[in-house]
Amino acid sequence: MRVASSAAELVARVRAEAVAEVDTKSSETDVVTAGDKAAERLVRDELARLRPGEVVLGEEAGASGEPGPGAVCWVVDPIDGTVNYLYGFPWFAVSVAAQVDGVSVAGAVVEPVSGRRWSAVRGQGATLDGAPLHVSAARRLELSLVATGFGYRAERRARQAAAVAKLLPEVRDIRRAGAASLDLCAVAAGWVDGYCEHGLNRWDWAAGALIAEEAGAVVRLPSADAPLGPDAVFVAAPGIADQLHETLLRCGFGEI
Ligand code: 2AM
Ligand code: CA
Repeated sequence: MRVASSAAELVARVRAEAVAEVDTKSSETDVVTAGDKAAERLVRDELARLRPGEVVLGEEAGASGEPGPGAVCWVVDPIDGTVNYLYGFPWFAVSVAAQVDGVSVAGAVVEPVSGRRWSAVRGQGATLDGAPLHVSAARRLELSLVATGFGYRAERRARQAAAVAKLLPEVRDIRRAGAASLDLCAVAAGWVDGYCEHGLNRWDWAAGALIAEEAGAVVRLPSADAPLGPDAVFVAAPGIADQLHETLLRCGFGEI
């Protein structure tokens, strides 16, 4: 939490200059700013000081090594929601998680604009600014608000749009705010009832999925034999989880 908060403070402070220095990655719409790079550098420096010798996996600089069995690996997204950061749309965050053997045991998500601090420790619940988090009590899918997101590649976006078009008549509405870590926190807070997205990287969900799980959500993480596909993250309030999962499959989310 301390490290994520320092990085969030940096990200907010340098935004005006940082967004002037933009590179692209997998496609012209997949951007990285000087803010992403500076924030990851800060997180790596701080972790090296506080947790010397532990492996860090970050979006911008990759893995600093291979964690041994039972060892902590820090999984870092210096800015999740970089496109929002670029535009000044305030839904972006710094995400830091501690994983052991690929399983998140602690996570912090800090929003530079609002200052909100989300966190969880496995087995000890999830909090927003110190207050306990609980998922919604939704029970009917047709009255549920479902968050999702789209990939950076145009071909995949077309398939995702077709599946979302089928889903829309089955739910209250959808939300696409553009930062996976915060969409997961939104499930934890009951701000939405469920969330599903394909194509995320480990750093996008490592902290947020634990926060959702500790707030009582049903969580299905990417796995080779997942019905929604090997790269799907699915999170929902328990009262609608089965219904939403079945409906997503029927709408074609398993084939995108
Ligand atoms: P980013 O801002 O760190 O790139 C947008 O739907 C969400 O998905 C953001 O959280 C974005 O994270 C994340 N994301 C990560 N990899 C992605 C990819 N290859 N395609 C689309 N979105 C991706
Ligand atoms: Ca990022």
